Amino acid sequence: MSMIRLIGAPTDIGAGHRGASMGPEALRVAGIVEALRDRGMAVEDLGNLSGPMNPWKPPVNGYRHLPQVVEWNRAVYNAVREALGEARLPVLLGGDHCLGLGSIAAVADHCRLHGKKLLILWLDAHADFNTNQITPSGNVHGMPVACLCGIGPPELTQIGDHCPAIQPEQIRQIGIRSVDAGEKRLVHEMKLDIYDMRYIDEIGIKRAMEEALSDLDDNTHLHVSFDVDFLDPEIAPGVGTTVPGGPNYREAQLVMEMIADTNRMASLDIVELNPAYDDHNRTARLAVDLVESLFGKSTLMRL
Ligand code: 6HN
Ligand code: MN
Ligand code: MN
Ligand code: MN
Repeated sequence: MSMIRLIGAPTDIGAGHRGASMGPEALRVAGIVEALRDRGMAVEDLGNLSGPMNPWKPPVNGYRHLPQVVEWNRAVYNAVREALGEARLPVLLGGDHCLGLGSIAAVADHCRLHGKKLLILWLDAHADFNTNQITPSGNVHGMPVACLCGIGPPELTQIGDHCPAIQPEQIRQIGIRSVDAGEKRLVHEMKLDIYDMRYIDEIGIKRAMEEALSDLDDNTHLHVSFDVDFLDPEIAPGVGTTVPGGPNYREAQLVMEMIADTNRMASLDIVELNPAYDDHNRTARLAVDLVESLFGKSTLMRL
């Protein structure tokens, strides 16, 4: 396992609530570095990236803070690209989910350069597939997947070396339970592979994950984009956009453990944690607990 590099991106520039900018520090306070080191991994924490402050303005042309979103995503793109180039496993500490764009665009460029097959697991309550025409909010954290697939403003769709950065069939979305009306039409049109909560209720999380992970091979780079609002708000209140009916503690653990079993995760985003809505850092501690499982800590000792 390569050395892990933590990259903090303290911003809520793409969100509709303030506070995700405090996410990186909350994860550190919850002991993310120590937890990963206890797993026997080498960890370097390069501290936080910097970028423009949140001007907290209304949307313009269907986008809130587009220039600032672009700037933050460029910084994330460069940092993730550099980490991968130095054979580090980048862990992006968000920050809101608009940063998934820069992070995954960097991973996609790296994979193209090295002939790797890229598969993305998007753990989220939301599909994040809006455009400026259909968004109910103008918040860019609801748009990164569409941008990665080439649908969005050129400043964002061309953040990396290649546009579109990814093809829709490279992404699997798990836990989805809130999709806006126009967004629904678009994800159908683009044939996005969505394992929504209805499907998970019917077939169970184990089979859903088996299906989502079925075409991994030895040459696959698996990227996990973990939006903390994926989790049920009963266990994870510390996010800006809670949606009831998400995975419970055990289901979430199983998701992480099954990802760990693949041994293919080579980059990770932890986003949308919002300490302003949390209860004494409880959600941050849960996120760290789940990340330990993502890196192979299971309930029983495995030899
Ligand atoms: N997230 N679909 C809603 C919107 O405003 O576009 C919510 C998006 C939430 C985004 O949590 O990453
Ligand atoms: Mn999201
Ligand atoms: Mn979400
Ligand atoms: Mn959210």
